[in-house]
Amino acid sequence: MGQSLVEKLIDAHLVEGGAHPGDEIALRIDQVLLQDATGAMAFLCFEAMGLERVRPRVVVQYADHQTLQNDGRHSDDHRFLESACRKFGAYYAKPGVGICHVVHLEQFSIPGESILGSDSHTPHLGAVAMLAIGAGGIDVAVAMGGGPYVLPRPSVVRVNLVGQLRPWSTAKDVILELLRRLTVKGGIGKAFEYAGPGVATLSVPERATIANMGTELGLTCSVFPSDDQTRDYFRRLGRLGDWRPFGADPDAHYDDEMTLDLGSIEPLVACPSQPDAVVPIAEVAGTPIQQVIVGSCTNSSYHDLAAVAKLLRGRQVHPRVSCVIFPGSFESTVELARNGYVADLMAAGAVVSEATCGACPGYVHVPAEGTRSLRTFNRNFRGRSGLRDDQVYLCSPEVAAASALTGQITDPRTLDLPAPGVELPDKLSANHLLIVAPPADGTSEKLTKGSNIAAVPLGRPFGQRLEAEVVIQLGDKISTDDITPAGAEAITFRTNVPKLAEFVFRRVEPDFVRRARAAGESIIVAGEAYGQGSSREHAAIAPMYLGVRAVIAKSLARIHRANLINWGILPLEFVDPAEYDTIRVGDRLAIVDLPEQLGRGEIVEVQNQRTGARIRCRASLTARERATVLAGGLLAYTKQHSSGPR
Ligand code: MIC
Ligand code: SF4
Repeated sequence: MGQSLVEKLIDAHLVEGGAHPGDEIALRIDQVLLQDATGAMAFLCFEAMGLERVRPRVVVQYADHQTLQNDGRHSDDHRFLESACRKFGAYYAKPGVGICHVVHLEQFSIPGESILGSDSHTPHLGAVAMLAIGAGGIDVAVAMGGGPYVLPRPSVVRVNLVGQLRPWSTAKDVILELLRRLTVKGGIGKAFEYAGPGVATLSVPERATIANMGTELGLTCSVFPSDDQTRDYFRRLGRLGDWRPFGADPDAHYDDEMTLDLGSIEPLVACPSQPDAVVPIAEVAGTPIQQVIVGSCTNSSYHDLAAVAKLLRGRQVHPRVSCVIFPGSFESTVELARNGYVADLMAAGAVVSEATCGACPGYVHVPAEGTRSLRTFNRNFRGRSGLRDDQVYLCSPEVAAASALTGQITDPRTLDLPAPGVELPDKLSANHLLIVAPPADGTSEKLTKGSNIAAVPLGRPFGQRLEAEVVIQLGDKISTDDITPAGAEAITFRTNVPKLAEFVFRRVEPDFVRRARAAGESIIVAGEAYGQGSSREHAAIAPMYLGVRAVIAKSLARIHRANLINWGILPLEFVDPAEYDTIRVGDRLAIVDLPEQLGRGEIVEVQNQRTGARIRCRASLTARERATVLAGGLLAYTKQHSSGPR
């Protein structure tokens, strides 16, 4: 029987591991990308593990999240990253270069290679048949040192695309439709492989939008074949030499399959405050909005911005709307400017910002209280925009442009406008502008650490018995933004865990930090999809620093679960989710003979000291994970032994 594209990619990079979904696999990593909000911690771990030089052929550190440097400590972080790149042998992409995923697609992507990124939207690169996966910083540091990346083998779902998108329906609507059908936990443990006749109708930037936002489904990765569309894209970039064809065998086996008729896709909108709260646009059309933002790694390509420019050309943004554009890359902005689109946007009253994540993680253009914001982004978790009770809607660039003109959420099909129909220019530039290559030998380079860069904390090993207090009981779909907030204030302390710890659960339970400190050792209880969203390992490190020893949830998001283990927090899932209701904040939970229970198999018994109930929880730890978590995390393990657990 033939192989799927995902299987081929995994097999080509398999160092060891099983052949069945859920089996632990170790993958060889060809490329690494880091962004500035997670990269500093990754390099600090790289240094703490005593590693000297990055091994993968391409390692790129992007300064893309904190680029406005509105606090000198952000600039300090950038100086540190610049010095780490020189010392350890990575490319440094300077502030203003654009958003890591978008720039990497243009400058470094190679079909058939693997890439690990310290950012959850790394699957963006699956648009050109890369095996592209997001991970926590310490896992990325191990890969930078030449170690494999270890993860559960995903099951492979063939998403059979038929038909063709109609005018005004876009790639964003395709992924919103999948979120409507499958929800934010619909992709956990899976890889989506797009196939079928509809694939050839989608350009690479459209594929990137779909692959990027597969993260919101909880997918491990998304992959498109490398075909004539891909070849055409590399030709326009002047990188035809990097292109190669890659696809599934015609008789490939899949674990599951679904069909999507592109011709039936309508413009859709995700309502506040989850990316899967998706409705047809008619249900929200007419809702007044005060802000429209086009950008984020999902929708900031040349293709997206040119579409918006064509719709705004010769028209005016509504007087009560603030319309801001965040381009995805510096180089595509140069091309957009050359082709007159930047002038079209500006003449219509749209503010063209620098190429950065910008408003997406809540650093700038924070909405005013009581207002509504319509964005082309991938996430709208409550508070992520920087305003606690925000109302953020997600949509395509076309819907954003139409709505910017009218001041209310608008179905563009109801306006008398021609569909933009963007053709990529014959030449897109890929000249490594703002990207600095490392010196051949970095041994004499010194790391520049500003005073805000604190030592990386170590987790504590577990003994025979764990007894700790439940300090918080959370509902479903808690994101890493809820745990360690996005936003301008907290980002300043990504390299200073003692300070960052003050922000843990601030928006959800302002008393959490005090309670956790008072408890000494504590346990978090949560609902479904706990830890969805960002890959930031800070959502594990900061709770660990505050004494959290275990999380018991109905289900856990993949990257966050790995981060918990890597930082010495025991991840458990209820065997019977109804037992969640038998627990209260303040209960003391105990696990006796912890190492033996973990060693015996996947079930761990947790005793509630108040009720006497014995709650069965699933740990499902592999031998490697067990050794890591019992030691207090990967760094603690590496300090106790000379290398990581196998
Ligand atoms: C995000 O979109 O939430 C981020 C900011 O890009 C994160 C990474 C981070 O927390 O720094 C992500 O998606 O992984
Ligand atoms: Fe940046 Fe937003 Fe993309 Fe995260 S989701 S990498 S913050 S643009």
